[in-house]
Amino acid sequence: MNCKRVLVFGDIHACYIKFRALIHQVRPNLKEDFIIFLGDYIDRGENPIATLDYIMKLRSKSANVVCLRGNHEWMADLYFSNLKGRKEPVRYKDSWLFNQNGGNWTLRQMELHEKEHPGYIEKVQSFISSLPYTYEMNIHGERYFFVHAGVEPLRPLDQQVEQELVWNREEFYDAIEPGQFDGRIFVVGHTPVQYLARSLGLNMGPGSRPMPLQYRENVILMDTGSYIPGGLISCRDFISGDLWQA
Ligand SMILES: [Mn+2]
Repeated sequence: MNCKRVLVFGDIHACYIKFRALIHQVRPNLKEDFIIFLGDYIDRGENPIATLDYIMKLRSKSANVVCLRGNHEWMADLYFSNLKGRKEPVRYKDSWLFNQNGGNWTLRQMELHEKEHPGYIEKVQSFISSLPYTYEMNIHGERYFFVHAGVEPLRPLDQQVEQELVWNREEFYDAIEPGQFDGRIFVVGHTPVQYLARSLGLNMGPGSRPMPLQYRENVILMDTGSYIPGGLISCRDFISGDLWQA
């Protein structure tokens, strides 16, 4: 693939002010860049509508924009699917609306927006239901595997379960072995580096910036805790190694 940069964005979670500041630094160029978003665009931050609008618009302009599905889009998709009467496991039916997941606020914003822009919710539904779970790419001879949360290391790659790809945490980090899956490097969001650093006993230092984290030899964490106090959204160019944060 002929592109100058491969830009990978970690979790945004509707933190639109930070996201715009990051975009302003990165200045994505659809003619030259390949862009991968690792999922979790909505919930928890202040402006899910503007965040979704930016991402949906960017993807509609170029085939070189990949938007993966996060567990928050997974939950929202299940919620909307259920409204349409499709059969889904009941225990996940309304998980999007649980307080800690933040879907209530997002849904209310969407409903308000719908009043001024009829068809808006339908457009978002169609976007989130189209989101792929994984993306693979070779960069400088390395095989990169992009996924929101992580794979299940005990299953072959072609037998992964969608729900696990967007939710896995311990199942992934505790079992993934260096070199496993033919040396692929996994680039993930979902688990803020602040959480993993704490559970690994790494001291990030008071006031230090949360940075993308390399875990074992083959995992790179890109979620730098957008909505956590002191957290940031990160974008890394996987060709040059350049990093931007806001
Ligand atoms: Mn997530």
